Amino acid sequence: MKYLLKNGTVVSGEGSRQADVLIDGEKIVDVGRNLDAEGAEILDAAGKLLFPGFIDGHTHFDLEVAGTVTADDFETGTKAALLGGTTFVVDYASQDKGGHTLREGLKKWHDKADGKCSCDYSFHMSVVEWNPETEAEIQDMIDEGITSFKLYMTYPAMIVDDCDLYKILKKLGQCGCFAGVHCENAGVIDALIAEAKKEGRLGPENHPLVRPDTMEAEAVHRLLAIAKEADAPVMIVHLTNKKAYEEVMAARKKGQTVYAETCPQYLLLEDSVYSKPDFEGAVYVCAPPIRKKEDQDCLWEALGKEEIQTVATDQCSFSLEQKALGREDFTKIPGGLPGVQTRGTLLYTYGVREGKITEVQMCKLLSENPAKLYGVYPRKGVIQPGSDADIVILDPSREDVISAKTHAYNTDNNPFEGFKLGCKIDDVFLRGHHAVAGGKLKEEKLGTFIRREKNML
Ligand code: DUC
Ligand code: ZN
Repeated sequence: MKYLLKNGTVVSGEGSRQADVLIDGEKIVDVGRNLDAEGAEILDAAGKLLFPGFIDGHTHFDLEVAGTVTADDFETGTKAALLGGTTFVVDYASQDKGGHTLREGLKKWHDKADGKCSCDYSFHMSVVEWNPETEAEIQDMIDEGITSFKLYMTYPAMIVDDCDLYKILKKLGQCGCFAGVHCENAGVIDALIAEAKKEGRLGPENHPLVRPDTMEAEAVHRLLAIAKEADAPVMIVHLTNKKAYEEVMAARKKGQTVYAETCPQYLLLEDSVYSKPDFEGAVYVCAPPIRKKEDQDCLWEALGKEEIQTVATDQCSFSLEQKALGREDFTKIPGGLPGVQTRGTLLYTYGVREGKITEVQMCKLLSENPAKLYGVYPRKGVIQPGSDADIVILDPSREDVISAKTHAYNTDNNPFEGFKLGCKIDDVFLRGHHAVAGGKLKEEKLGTFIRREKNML
C-alpha cells in the first residue's frame, strides 16, 4: 500500500520542516516538497506535526507485582500505546531468582508477547542473579537482539548487591551494552516501612515518606561510583528528583557516561496526590514515588537543557480492586501506573505548548534518542527514506481531556484523570499500516519483535 502524507511539518531531532512523506509498503521512500505518487492514498496533514513513531523504553505489561498481575497485558497495553502514537515498546523481561537463566526469562516474555502486540516490541533483560552461567548468557542475549539490561537496587525478588552490581556492569560495559538501573536504597526503605507500621501509619499518604528522595539520590550516587569503578555506562531509569539529578550531573562532570530517563508522572504530579481522600492516593502508588513541585521544575529544566535523554512511562497498570489489596497496609498496594497512551500528548501540551521544551526536543526525547539508545536507529526514530514508516500525526489545533471513561487501558482509573490536552493524535502509521485512523484502532496485532543493535547515542 502507498500513502502520501501532504503538507505536514516533519519533525526530527535536527529541526522541523514542511514536507510531504511518501510511504511504500513498510518503508518511507521519499520526504520532500511537492511529492507526487501514482496510486498513493493521499492524506492531508496541513497544520499537523509528523513525528517519527514514539518509542517507550520502559513498560511492564503482564507483570506479576505484589501477588497480582498488571491489568494491561501485551494485547491491551500495546493497543493503548499505539493509540497514543507509540509504535515501539521495550518491555522489561526478567530472569527469576533461584537458579534460573536469562534464556528462561526471555522465553517467558516471548510467550507473553508474541502474536499479541499491536505495536512493535522488544525486551530489556533484568539480571537478578549473577554466576558464570548468567555471565555467559549475556552474549546469548545480544545474539537474540537483546542489547540492554536492567538492574534493581531494591525489591527482594529483583535486588542485586553492590558486589554483583559491579561485576554485571563491568561485563556489560565490556560487551558494549548498558543497564538501566532502578535506584532506591532498599535497607533504609525497609527500616522506614518498619517504623511506619510500628506507629500504625498504614495509609497511602505514607508511601512517599518511606521512599524519600534522599534514598533515591543515595542509590544513584552509589551506583555511579560503582559504574565508574567498572568503567561502564549506565542509565538511571525513572529519575524523579533534584537531589538524584545533581548526582547524575556531578558524575557527568567527572567524565562518566550516564543516561537519564524520567516519566510524565514525575513531571506533572505532586506528592499531595497520596493524601487524596477515600484511598484514592493508592492510584498513584509507584516506586520511586511522585515528588514535589521543585523536583518537577528541576526535571523540566533538565529536559530543556537536554540533560535527560528520554521520557518513558514505566507503564504498570492496576485496577482499583487490585490497588485495594493494600487498603489496610499501603505496602501491599501494587505499585505502578498506566501511561503509554498519553505520554506524547501530555509532553506536547505541558512541555512544548508551555515553552519548556521545543517540538524538536520532544522528538529527541520520545523518538530519536530512544531509537539510538536501544539500537534501532535509523530504522526507527526518524522520518527519512529507508526508515520504517512509523509515523505519528499530531494535530495541535485539537483539544481533549484524559479520562478513565474513554481511555484504552484495561483499568478503571487514570492518574492523569481530568488533565486537559492541547493536541490530539488521530492517525498513526505502523510500518506502513494506517493502524490508527480517525483516532480509532483499525488494524490490530501487527506488532513484530525487533532485534536490536547496540547503543549508538
Ligand atoms: N515501579 C513501579 O511502581 N512498578 C513497577 C516497577 C517499578 O519499578
Ligand atoms: Zn519500571
